[in-house]
Amino acid sequence: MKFYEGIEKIKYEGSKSTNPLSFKFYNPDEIIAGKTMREQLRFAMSYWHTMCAEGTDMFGAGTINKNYGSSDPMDSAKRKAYAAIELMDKLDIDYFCFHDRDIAPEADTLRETNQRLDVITDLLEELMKEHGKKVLWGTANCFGNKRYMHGAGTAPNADVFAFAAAQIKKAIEITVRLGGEGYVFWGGREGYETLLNTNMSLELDNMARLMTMARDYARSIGFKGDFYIEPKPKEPTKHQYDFDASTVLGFLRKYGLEKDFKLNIEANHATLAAHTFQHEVRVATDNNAFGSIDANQGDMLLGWDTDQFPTNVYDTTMCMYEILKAGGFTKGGLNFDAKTRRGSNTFEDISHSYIAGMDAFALGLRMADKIIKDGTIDKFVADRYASYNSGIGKKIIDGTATIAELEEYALNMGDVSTNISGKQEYLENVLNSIMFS
Ligand code: XUL
Ligand code: CO
Repeated sequence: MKFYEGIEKIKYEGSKSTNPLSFKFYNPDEIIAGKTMREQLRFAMSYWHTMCAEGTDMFGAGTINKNYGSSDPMDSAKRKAYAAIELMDKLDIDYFCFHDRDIAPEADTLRETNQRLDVITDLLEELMKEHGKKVLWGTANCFGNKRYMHGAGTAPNADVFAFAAAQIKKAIEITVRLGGEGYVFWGGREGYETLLNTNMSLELDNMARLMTMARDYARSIGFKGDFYIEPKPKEPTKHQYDFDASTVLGFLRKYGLEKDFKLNIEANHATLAAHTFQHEVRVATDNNAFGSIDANQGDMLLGWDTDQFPTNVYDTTMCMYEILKAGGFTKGGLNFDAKTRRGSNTFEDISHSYIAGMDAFALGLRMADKIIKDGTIDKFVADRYASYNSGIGKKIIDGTATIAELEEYALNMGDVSTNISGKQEYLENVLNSIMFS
């Protein structure tokens, strides 16, 4: 069975190549910053967008058929697994990420649904072994079914909580069976529409209870990977509890989950929260909580999660700059949580999209390495804070200065005599000079 006819394995041909089905910047075996590009970037395919989503939106039906030649749901799910592996082979992608419901369709009962999951997990396990493919992370879709209309772990109805717990237990089991290196919690409908009907404190306690149970169970069956929370401020609910990286860190610390849980930062979620992508990555790395990336981009003129393939090289550069400075990925990677536009409705468009995203991050990695090697920006930042290296500044950092001592110091100072320019525009041009030289 072949599904991507006419698409051969994509190879690196360099920036001069005119072959649209080739990598211009992603050269998997080339060493950048001490590791191969393949090891640095750890690309993953998102099963939901790539294998499942058919381009529906609020105003219209799908524009691309993804039943893979069968209208029987389980037969189609099996074909989808073959198609997924074929596409990953052709794009030279080692990892994939999935929700339980992406790989096998829900049946009438949970028991039957779980049996379906077992059938597809068996198949995927076999195909993954044969083709050398791996799971970056798994997750449970606890938001699509109407039972989750008020949330899953944060639902006001304990039966819904129990159902979500059962679903997550099974999703963890199959993630572990497939050797997944991570397990993601993205809020889904964990949030609220109005506080008039919401006990926010109980809902947050319950969300933590569910994650604690999930963690304990996963560890008990040998899961050694990382758990991730994926922040998002809004959509589908008006207020998502996992608002942004800082909010999630506060939540993890309040409930004692910070040792097992890290952050999966998504570019489009960062901008929805009115942050830059780089800001969210920085908050995660600064707090030793960086885990993984959902690689995509939004549209400045649209206020929702458009999940476009990332092509903005400034953003990929600053993302990889933060990641390289923090020591690179460990268990995480770059998952393309991205979909082709509704009007890009062919399997060839899917290949072009992945090539664009992978090349944009390959460029980002190359640029980030140049910025770090050049050193101008890092030195500028270090120098900007040099007043903390000696004298009163050092005392502040060491924690030996008292507020009374600082008063004394200030009284004798007269006034602050030197305030050095932040040189933003100079630095922006330094960045361009490094990137485009
Ligand atoms: C939704 C989103 C999800 C998560 C996994 O905005 O990003 O696809 O990545 O549930
Ligand atoms: Co995501």
